[in-house]
Amino acid sequence: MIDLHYWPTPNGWKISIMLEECGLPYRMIPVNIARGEQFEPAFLAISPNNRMPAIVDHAPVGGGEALSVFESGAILIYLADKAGRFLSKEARQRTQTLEWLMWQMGGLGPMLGQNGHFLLYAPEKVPYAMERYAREARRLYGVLDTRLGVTGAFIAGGYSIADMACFPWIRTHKAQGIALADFPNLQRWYETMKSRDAVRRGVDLGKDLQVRSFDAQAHRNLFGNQPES
Ligand SMILES: N[C@@H](CCC(=O)N[C@@H](CS)C(=O)NCC(=O)O)C(=O)O
Repeated sequence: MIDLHYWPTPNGWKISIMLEECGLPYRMIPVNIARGEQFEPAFLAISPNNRMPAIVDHAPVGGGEALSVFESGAILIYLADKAGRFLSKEARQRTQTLEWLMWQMGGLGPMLGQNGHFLLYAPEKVPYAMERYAREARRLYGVLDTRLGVTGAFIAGGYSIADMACFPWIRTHKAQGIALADFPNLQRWYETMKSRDAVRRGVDLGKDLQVRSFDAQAHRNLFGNQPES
């Protein structure tokens, strides 16, 4: 059994999608990041960066005591190795999958996180930051669109953890102020991804927990500031 420490956000969805795709048995343990549960000592022992997702595998690869993993990219690789799926063992395809996974982890996720922050949550409008991250978000969407124009159906040849890592951040396109119609290859891929049953189940996990707007406590926990009054 795998414990999934989770809240329904793009980084959380990567792992709920992967667990659903693999059919690995798991139970979801909510980490209410708006209420500060990511700072609780028991969670920090699993995820020292006070971010979800994290997993604890009670029957880990290689045996032995329970194994915890934090950072969604590391979790995806761990689960792919465990299930023997979605990360090819063939050198070229494996390398391409890891390249695009790292691109998501180091670029797409963090930059869209900042874009969303300055668009939706910052207590004041900062035109320089808003323009900088909006430009970067569009550039990154363009990079993925070009890639999918070359590879066709999926990012790294066959369906892989690279697709599962990127999809949740493309799913936020409306909130990011981006029209998918401007990126036809990406739009085609997005529709394919959305139609997968496991992807649907993954993004539905804990959807009732989602909050539409953050109160003062959530702002303090997530951004260390107060919302605009
Ligand atoms: N690089 C991390 C990022 C995880 C992350 O930023 N998680 C957010 C929610 S999407 C979180 O837990 N935030 C809590 C906080 O900021 O205190 C990963 O990919 O796992």
